[in-house]
Amino acid sequence: MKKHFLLLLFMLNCSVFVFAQTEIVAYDKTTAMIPMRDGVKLFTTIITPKNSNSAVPILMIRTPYSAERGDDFDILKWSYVANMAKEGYIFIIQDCRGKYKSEGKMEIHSPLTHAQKPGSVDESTDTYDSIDWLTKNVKNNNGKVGLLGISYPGWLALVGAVDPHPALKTSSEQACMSDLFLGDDFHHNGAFRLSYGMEYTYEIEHEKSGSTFPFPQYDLYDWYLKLGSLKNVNDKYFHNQIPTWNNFIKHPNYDEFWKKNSTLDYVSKAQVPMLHVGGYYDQEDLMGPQLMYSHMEKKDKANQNYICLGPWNHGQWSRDNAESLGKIEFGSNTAAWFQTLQKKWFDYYLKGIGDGKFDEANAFQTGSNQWKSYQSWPPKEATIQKLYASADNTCSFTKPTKIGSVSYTSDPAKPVPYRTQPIEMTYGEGSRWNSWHTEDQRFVYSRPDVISFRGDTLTEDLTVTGKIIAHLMASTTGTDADWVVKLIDEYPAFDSKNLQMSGFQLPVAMEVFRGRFHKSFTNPSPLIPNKPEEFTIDLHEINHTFKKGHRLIIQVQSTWFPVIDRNPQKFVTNIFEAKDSDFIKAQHKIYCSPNMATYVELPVMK
Ligand code: PG9
Repeated sequence: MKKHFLLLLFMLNCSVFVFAQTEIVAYDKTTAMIPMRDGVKLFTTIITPKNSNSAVPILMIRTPYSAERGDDFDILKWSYVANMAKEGYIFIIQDCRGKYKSEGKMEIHSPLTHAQKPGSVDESTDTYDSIDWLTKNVKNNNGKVGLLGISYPGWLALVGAVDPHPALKTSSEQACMSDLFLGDDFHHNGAFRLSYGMEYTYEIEHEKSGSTFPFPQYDLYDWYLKLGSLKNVNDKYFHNQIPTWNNFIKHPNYDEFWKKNSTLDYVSKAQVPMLHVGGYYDQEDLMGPQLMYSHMEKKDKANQNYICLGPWNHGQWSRDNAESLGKIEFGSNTAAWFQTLQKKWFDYYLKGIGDGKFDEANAFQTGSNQWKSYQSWPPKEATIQKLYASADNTCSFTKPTKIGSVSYTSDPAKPVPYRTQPIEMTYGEGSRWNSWHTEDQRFVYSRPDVISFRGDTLTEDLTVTGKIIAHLMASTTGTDADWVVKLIDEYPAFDSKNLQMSGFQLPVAMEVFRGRFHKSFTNPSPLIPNKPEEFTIDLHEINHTFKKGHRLIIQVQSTWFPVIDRNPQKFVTNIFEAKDSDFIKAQHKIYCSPNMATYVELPVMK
């Protein structure tokens, strides 16, 4: 998200003009250092409408990515909020504690503490204190505040709404991170997100104002491979100077550090109306909004918890246009649709405009390219059907009747790239990081260490809405292993109307699981060589129509490099401290038998 956010903030302007119907609307910009309860002052940009003759609400974004980049930001042209800006809102952008022009110290994703340790400060108390100051000091505000933000600012919008100031009337967390060990930015099911984790922590913690790791080459696949064991990162480059990296090493398991860090621990319900927003193809925080919606829904007696999911990468709904991602077309500008919903939401809660009727869930349906609304999420009407893998490399809704398995060799010295090379730096020039979730998987289909189970051609459309769960029965000759499972929509081999998409293999759901955590994320244990185990892997929620003429594929592999670090395949206490000699080849087996079936649960809609 960072680059896009910075780009948008670069467009900040002190005085801009626009024609809203026949009326010119102008904004002024000022800045303030707002004092927090511990005396630390936070740098805040205040953008107020010039010619509004009535009091207007405040929309606030808190960020670690700079509240003042350049001076030409034009709030009226920033498509994310332009429709609201045209009708008059006060916009606040604030550097969170310890970043850019704000005082204090920042710790990435630091948990809330004020409830347990009265008198302590955190992002919730900083939000409270800022709202208190803003409602008392910014002229012409109507005393109502809304929070919003994407990614890190999304997490700030989530936690800023915990024990809220009375003036905070609503919040919209968008692509928030939730649990950094189970999913989201840094680990997925305990597997470490190497390239992203290394590049992001350097960027945010090497200097207060951000800096980029000085890679000596453009395609980083080889660079990460030559890096070898992860202990070389500190030995050769970070020299223990990056605190979050040091925490990765100190906390290789789901211990108290990660549990306390998880929003599951300190956010329990929506205390103000909350709109969660997420993308099915989010390369950073796909899990966060889905998990936080379902977590908070359990206690949502006041009916204040809502969700909107779209076919987006990280933050794509904030852009001018979201008609496509990579080669996948959505048939309309899905960002504009979302921005209309977002305006309706804030207009109702902050200005009292509209009837306040919102659908519990809005979820774009990929494949059929339609917006759908639901009164529960995931919809209760779906029925679970099991898609079974078969030893002849096919898949179907019929359970295998014969004993069978498929084997492959996984070699950490030749890991499967997670996307086509060149693998550019995450936020680097021309990086395709933003669209890798929609990449055509044919680039790995014929690798011997990637196993595919391909279904028959569908004779009618198949719509799958809700959570996809893989049940993998697998064993290894080693004592540890990673399991990556993908559910793929394979397009017809020849499409005369859309030649380019002929045979395309779109991964509609995918995830990795680190085998050592099969019994517990807190206490990892070795796999017993050649003993089949069931690995249950949450591939997250989707809403997708596999069209008539397409095929379903279940795909399994054991490396996804360098987005996921290499599993040594030999159990070691801490993979961050593994020796190069610990990395071994292993034979993996996927079982496809009646009593040991590998299958994917699909919530099928009638
Ligand atoms: N997804 C980013 C992030 C959040 C939290 C920790 C690390 C990274 C972001 O773009 O803000």
